[in-house]
Amino acid sequence: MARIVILGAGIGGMPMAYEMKALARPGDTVTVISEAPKFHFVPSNPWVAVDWRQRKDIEVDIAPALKRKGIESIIQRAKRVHPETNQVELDDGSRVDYDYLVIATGPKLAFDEIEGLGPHGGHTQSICHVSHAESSKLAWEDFVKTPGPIVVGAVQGASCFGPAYEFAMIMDTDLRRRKIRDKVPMTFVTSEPYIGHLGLGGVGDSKGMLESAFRQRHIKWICNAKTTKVEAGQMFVTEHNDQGQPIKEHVLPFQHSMMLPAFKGVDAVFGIEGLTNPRGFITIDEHQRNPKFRNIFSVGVCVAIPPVEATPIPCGTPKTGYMIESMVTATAHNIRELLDGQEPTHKATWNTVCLADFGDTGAAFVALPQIPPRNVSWFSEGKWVHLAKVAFEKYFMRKMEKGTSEPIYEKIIMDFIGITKLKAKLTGK
Ligand code: FAD
Ligand code: DCQ
Repeated sequence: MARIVILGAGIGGMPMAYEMKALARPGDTVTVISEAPKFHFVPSNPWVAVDWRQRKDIEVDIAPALKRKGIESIIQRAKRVHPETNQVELDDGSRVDYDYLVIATGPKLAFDEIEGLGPHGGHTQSICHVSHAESSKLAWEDFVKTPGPIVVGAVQGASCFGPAYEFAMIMDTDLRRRKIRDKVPMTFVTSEPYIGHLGLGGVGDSKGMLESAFRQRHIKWICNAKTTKVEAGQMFVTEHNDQGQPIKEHVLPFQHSMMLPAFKGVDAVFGIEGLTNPRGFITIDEHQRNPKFRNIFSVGVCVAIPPVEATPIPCGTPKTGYMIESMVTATAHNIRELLDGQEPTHKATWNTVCLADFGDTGAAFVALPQIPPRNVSWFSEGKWVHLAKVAFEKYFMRKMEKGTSEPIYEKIIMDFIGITKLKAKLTGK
């Protein structure tokens, strides 16, 4: 009987545990190792940061939820993965043996790469973790009493741009509701070559639509931007041209700022030869499997994916929820095949389907496949997206509490609109 261990209990790890348990044989054990006792629905963090959502509304207690489905949990940080001995070393020094390991740790946030960046001793807020979003909310409560300029965006090497756009629009909506928007000059600073690139080379007319949304909301922007330093109340930004040469130095004053950092791999895996790339992301083949350590798989933000295209200032490829769920489904099936003595055959589609909230409206986008030229490249704005995102949050939270992996009606709807998690086996595409 096999011991399957999943490292991390986020957007990737929790569905991974449920899908794996459903596909494992009766005697196999599925164990989740999580440093935090609670699952957090990360996409709702921007709402926490403006007090539209409470932390408790986007949390689920991991251990009892998993236990109901017969899944074990260990609430402790993994200090180091030891692939040669098939063990995960925990903070208390004990070791967990595995036959199969799925790494789903999400990112380490690389605030330290820019002086003065981030909430740990720096001068900018973050929404990457719910605890950051909570402290950002406290800063927001002070800010709305004495409003001033806002700088928001994503730094060089970032791979997650959607939430920066969301947060800019959400803050704008909140300020308009408070009738103090006129006191707040807003600047969006990004390493993307143009507004709406999103690390994806654009999706449909994302450039035109997001520029238009920014114009309508009086949000200025600086693209091809390198954030060089942050001091209390001011950000130093170098703007570049399309050849990547510096063209202008900006010193941007701010009273409130949130910048998405670059990501890298977590300490537990960083530097393990053959397991990770130089940034610490897990290298995987088309079956989500590490090429060197054949019993290790990986899903989510911690996997290594090359950029969609070269850009003047480095921009990574985003790993969005649907893409992550597709990695999860493929991995669960592949491990089951190995348990049955077969070779893995399932490949994730890595399709991008995303709902981005703008506070009052929102934007939905679909990119199939992720890398252009695409069969489907669709971007649409509307009020329905805001409502759909709220509905999706409730739906996902319920799924994590109840432990359902993928209800059949979800599969039927997505198959019907032509968005699938697994590549069709017959064509091999
Ligand atoms: P996470 O959800 O971060 O989970 C990783 C887990 O592993 C964490 O719980 C962490 O505590 C744990 N862990 C890490 N290291 C260890 C260790 N050593 N030992 C034990 N446990 C460990 N995508 C969308 O599709 N739609 C959205 O609207 C959207 N919004 C986003 C908003 C924000 C602010 C961000 C940052 C991302 C957003 N994403 C969105 C992208 C993506 O869906 C999320 O980043 C998602 O959380 C990634 O899932 P994950 O499982 O890879 O990592
Ligand atoms: O897992 C998801 C997730 O959380 C990480 C999101 O963030 C809110 C998402 O937006 C997934 C799967 C999504 C995508 C949800 C798509 C819902 C269906 C919309 C249909 C689009 C129009 C054709």
